[in-house]
Amino acid sequence: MRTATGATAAAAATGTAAAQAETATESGTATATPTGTATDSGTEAETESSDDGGGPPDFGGFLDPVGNFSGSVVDARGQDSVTVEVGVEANSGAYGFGPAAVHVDKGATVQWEWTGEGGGHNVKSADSGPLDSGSAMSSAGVNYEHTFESDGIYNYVCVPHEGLGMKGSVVVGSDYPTKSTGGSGSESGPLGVPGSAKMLGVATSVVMVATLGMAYVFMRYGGNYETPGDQY
Ligand SMILES: [Cu+2]
Repeated sequence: MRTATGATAAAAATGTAAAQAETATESGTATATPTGTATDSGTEAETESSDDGGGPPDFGGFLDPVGNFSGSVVDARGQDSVTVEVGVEANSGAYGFGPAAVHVDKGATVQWEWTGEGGGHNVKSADSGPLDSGSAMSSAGVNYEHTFESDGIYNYVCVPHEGLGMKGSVVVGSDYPTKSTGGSGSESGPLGVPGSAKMLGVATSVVMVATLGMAYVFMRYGGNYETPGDQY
């Protein structure tokens, strides 16, 4: 009888554990799906999510004043050669790069193709980057290209029209700054830990002071507790 009961209990326990494991697996899958791109093969999605929680590229506000940048980056990964038009209708004229932001593989070549509209344009890195097509030119066609051999974010401008918002960016590979997507995990994690650590420190201090205070009170006035007893 005991053996049978034990076996039943063990079976029940195993069943519960199996059910829990299944639940954990399902929730893990459900969480991962919206983060990664379902169409991509796992490698890229895993790399991005392991870096900074899989957030979108962080342009540091560089593209904020760009009229034809809606916040979405055109995914051109998987292509050896990617075309960006120079002088697309944007920023109150033909003063845009199209697309303003594009994501390419490491080793891909981006070709900037002038539309011939909007006057003279050029492509120049905003910071100390490698992009420089030289002086502004207006003739239509591919006037500049660059092969990106290192992961990262490459911000660039059209010098004559930078003030109008003619700016663009190329995101390369999988190792680049990302911003948090506002998910509960990535936002509250870094902020929550120091907060609770601070609370723990405060609580510990309070307890220590209280203990010392009580010890002092007992040492100093301990005898007084006996006094009332004596009066009765
Ligand atoms: Cu321009």
